[in-house]
Amino acid sequence: MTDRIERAEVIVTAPARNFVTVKLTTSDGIVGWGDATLNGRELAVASYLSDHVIPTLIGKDASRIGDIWSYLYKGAYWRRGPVTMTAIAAIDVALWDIKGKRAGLPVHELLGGKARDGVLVYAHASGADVAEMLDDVDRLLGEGYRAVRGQAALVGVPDAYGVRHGTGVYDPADASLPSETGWDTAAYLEQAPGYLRAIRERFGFGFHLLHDCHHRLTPNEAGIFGRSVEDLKLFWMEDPTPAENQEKFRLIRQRTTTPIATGEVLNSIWDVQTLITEQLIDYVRTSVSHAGGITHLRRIFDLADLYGVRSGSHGATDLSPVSLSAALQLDISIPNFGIQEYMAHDAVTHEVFRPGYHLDDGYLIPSDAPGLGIEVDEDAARRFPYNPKYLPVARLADGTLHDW
Ligand code: CS2
Ligand code: MG
Repeated sequence: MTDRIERAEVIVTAPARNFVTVKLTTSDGIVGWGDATLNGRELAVASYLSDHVIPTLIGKDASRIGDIWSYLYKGAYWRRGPVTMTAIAAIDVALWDIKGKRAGLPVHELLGGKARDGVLVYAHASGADVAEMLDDVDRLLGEGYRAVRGQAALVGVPDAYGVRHGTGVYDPADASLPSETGWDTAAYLEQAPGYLRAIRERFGFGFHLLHDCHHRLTPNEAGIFGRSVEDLKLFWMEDPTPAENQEKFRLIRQRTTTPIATGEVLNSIWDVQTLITEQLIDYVRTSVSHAGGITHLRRIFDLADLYGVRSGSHGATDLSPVSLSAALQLDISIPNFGIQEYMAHDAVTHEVFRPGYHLDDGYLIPSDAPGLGIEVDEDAARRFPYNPKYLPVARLADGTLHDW
């Protein structure tokens, strides 16, 4: 058998931010890449892989992707959860990369071929005030984006979510210990509809407008927010309320027709089952790197398709270019694709990760190279040692810890 997994390595590198990457090598020298980055909890996944997954993989038949998935999921006894599902995802994606390279085909050909010519993406506009956010929207529309997410700082709320510091890429994991930020739902409900309205007033309706509530609202508050922006025709309001209890979304659905997206922190088909089967959401945001890889995410999207729910995968900068390469292979091939989040990685990240996708007129075009179409420069990776960074916490004015 030539297709044995001979070596498996975990590479931790921090070009601009931390990434955990899996490299699998088969006995005949084919290399597959997978992303195992879990923002702020990177080393937990690195250890799960190195200490518990990799020793069980050596010598296994790399062509048996589904069997290896079940071996890692059912075989561990302990199920679901972000650490486990990110680790499984990285192995799964690396195995798809190997299968494509062995076949001489891009992964999307193995998934049935292209169902569209390009992958619609949305970019992030943010600002320390409304004027700055409007300038950012202007810049992104000028760059050809067809969909833009709008977030602006809230007056009177210190460091509220969603705003870039300085001119770099927006990255909330910004400190070696979690920084403390503020939150005030009343200020948000009063100001956010106004700044979204300012975007439509200045730029009109000829592009998709998105907004992230980032788990900050109760179902009733989310209903109030969604209703107050219905005339702005948002593409979606994202994460209006935390989704551990999926039934909470019933109330939001009753109150507003604004489309709903959720799932970036969810990891399995069971985490989104009620949301999908009761049609409580319009877009499922589970990602290839945090929800069990191509094998499992495809099952989620298939279930979603039965219920008229579309894909809208998470794609912030903490999902590495390896993840984005894999996401695009799936996005281009599924019937119920909706949109893909895209926060372009900076030049330093691309010194390590060299993806083959490119942006064309608001669409990402996946690589046609065999496998995922990404190269990783291990020498460059070694130049950027791990640099602990945490996501912030949010507190109300009285000190109560709020959802982030
Ligand atoms: C956000 C992310 O992209 C998004 O929609 O929710 O910025 C999120 O905060 C980070 O990816 C967390 O790791
Ligand atoms: Mg989000």
